[in-house]
Amino acid sequence: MLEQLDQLKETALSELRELSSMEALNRWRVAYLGRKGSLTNVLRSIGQLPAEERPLVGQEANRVKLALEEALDEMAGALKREESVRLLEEERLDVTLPGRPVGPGWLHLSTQILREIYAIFTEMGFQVLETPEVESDINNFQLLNIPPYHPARDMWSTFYTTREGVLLRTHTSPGQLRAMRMYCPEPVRAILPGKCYRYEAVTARAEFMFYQVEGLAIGRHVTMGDLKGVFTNFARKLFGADRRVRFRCSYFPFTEPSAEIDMDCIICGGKGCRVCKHTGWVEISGAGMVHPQVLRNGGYDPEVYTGFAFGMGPERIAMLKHRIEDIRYFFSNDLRFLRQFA
Ligand code: 2NL
Repeated sequence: MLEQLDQLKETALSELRELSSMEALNRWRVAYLGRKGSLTNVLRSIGQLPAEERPLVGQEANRVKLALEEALDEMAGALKREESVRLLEEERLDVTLPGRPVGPGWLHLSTQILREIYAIFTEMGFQVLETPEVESDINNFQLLNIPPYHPARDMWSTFYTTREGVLLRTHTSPGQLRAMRMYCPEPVRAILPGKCYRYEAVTARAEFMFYQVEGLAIGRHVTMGDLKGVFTNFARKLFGADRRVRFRCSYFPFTEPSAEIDMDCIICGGKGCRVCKHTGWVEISGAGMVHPQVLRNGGYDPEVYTGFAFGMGPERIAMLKHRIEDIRYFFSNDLRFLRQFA
């Protein structure tokens, strides 16, 4: 019996030394030390020995058991260490690679142009006002002389919300009404920048979202001459002191009289080119004297007050200034385009 135990111990230990995985180790443990393992069987059979042999065999069997358990623990530790070394090796990360530097950002071209525009108009005493992009049909159309079914609505179709009569503004003019109601009967000079939306087929010249900057000046003696002076100064500050500006008759439902404002083409200096379609002039804004009904809607008495208003697209202005041929570049977020204005 003692010999058998000794044999068992030797076999078990030499098998143990050959094991190379935790799974094999577990099988080994079951085979020797498990409930039906060989050593357990020996321990169980001790009861059948003659009484005088039991203590000695029992002691030896316990020693073997302890030896096997100790060897098992040691092997388990060794395998675990091996395993973690292998994992470290396999999942190695080279943390010595330098990171990719994140450069400083810069202002979007639209923001840059907007700020240039603010600087010029604030110098002339205009304040900059921001007003909501989500508007009521009443503010966006009706109070600007565009009743339901007015043909001008075709040109100014937009995105409608699921709430009846609530839409994304098609121009910043509803903000002008808010400004008028805020300040009436005081005189007011303000420009209103902001995003506008239109239901448009997107092309090189038209986007469904764009910025607009509208200007408004209301007072007791504001004339079309003031509009001409203010706007000519603006064009010269932005595009150069020798710019020429002309006012051409036009029509808007919310101004009377109305005009388109042209500037001599900065590309060809007025000689005629592709940009100005060989006319020598490019359109930079719409404008006019605020319609008496619109003044009234804003809270001003048209018998006492007059005002001028204009509206321009800063992207258009930036396109002229930087000779950009496609408005879609502005909001498609291609860094190759945007970086040129860093
Ligand atoms: C354009 C034309 C314009 C206005 C905007 C305006 C606002 C009020 C009253 C009267 Cl509350 N006018 N704004 C006036 C004339 C033209 O914009 O084609 N802009 C790109």
